[in-house]
Amino acid sequence: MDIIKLKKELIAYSKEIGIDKIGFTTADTFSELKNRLIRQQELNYQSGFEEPNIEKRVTPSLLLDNPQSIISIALAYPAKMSIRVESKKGERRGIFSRASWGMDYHHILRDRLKKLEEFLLTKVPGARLKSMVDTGELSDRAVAERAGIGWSGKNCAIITPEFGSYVYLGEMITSIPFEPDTPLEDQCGTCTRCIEACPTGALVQGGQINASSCISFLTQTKELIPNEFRDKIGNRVYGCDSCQTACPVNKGKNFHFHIEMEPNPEISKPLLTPMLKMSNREFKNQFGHVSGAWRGKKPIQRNAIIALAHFKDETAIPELTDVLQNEASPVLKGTAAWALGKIGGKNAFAALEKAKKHETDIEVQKEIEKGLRFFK
Ligand code: B12
Ligand code: SF4
Ligand code: SF4
Repeated sequence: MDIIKLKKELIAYSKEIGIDKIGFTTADTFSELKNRLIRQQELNYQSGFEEPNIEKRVTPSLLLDNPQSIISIALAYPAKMSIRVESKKGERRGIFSRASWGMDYHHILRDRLKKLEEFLLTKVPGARLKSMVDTGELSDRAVAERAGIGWSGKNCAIITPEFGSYVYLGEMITSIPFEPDTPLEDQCGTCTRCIEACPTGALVQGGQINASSCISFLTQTKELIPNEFRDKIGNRVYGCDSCQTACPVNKGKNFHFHIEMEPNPEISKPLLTPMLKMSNREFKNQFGHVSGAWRGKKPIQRNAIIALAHFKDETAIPELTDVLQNEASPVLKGTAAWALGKIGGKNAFAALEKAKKHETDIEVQKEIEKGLRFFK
């Protein structure tokens, strides 16, 4: 088998099927990452969304028998919407982060990796291959960094010189001994813009995040959002892009290579108030295909309530009152109580006073008290 020729053919094929960048690395253990993961765990800086078994995360041979290489792929996603939303005065909208625009990227990258697998199997029958995107054991970023896709920025993202950090990552462990590519030099230099731009100080230092205070993480939790972060979430209903929009490398980067990734502004910048009353079916129809829907309807609704509070949208008081009175979820009721206080006005006050008399859930009661404190 001529592996140098095969690598060239695979690279050419990857372009044909819509892979924007491809890189190759060894299947060696990720020893630096191991120490990093242990440190993150000790500091309680992890999100809980990572694969919990650190050995598996750093040891490709635990995932595929006798692996010889890892192929890393990157697909660029748009940074700006081509179609603008029809904004009417007084209508308030939330925003999904860019990684949740268009069709869920897991499907798109899995499709590309499947095609690569099929290609390799025609060339090397019997090759052993294992692909993953986001939910797999490996750190997609650590693989991409070592495969020369991009450098690891102070904002934690893999930054490609061509597409900036607006790229999704995925990889395939293989039994084929491809020649590894060379990692890129770090190009952050003395810049610290992402650290300064982070609204919550989650980037504790260059390249290190405390996930528990990252807005992207917070918008994906199911509980009440801790008080100190609510005002900082703004109108983000899912994810956060601030440490990427602040990055000078991303300036002017806006690639629309993949039709599946095109955002529909009515979905990616949705009207907030109608979100409070969505049935499960309506939620599935409108948002079911985006990556930001993975935690279900309620976290997005909670974030929409926080966004309405951020806008101090008085026209939402009847809907928020309805949530406070009739919703089953204590998280939504409690967040609505806080939002009513934040928005203010006599109707909001009356709704909180009324709810105070009947509410039995302790957490909701606390939020009602918080809401009422805004009037003192
Ligand atoms: C858990 C997770 C999160 C968590 C934690 C994020 C984090 N920074 O760790 C939360 C929910 C906060 C999150 C948010 C986001 N995420 Co996320 N997330 C993941 C997931 C599932 C695991 C990441 C992980 O293991 N982190 C642990 C840290 C310690 O390791 P790492 O970042 O993977 O690897 C780097 C570090 O270890 C570092 N490192 C190792 N040793 C050392 C030593 C020193 C001294 C230093 C400085 C660094 C360093 O180098 C590695 C390579 O860069 C990956 C998918 C996957 N399976 O890998 C997606 C992934 C990282 N997320 C992604 C995206 C797009 C995002 C968001 C931009 C989404 C959004 N718009 O809201 C934000 C960005 C937040 C940020 N600044 O990181 C993409 C990143 C693409 C890219 N270009 O980098 C990934 C790869 C998903 C994908 N397949 O495309 N995410
Ligand atoms: S995603 Fe937002 S909150 Fe998280 S580190 Fe980046 S700027 Fe900070
Ligand atoms: S903002 Fe500056 S420091 Fe942060 S990732 Fe971009 S280039 Fe690096």
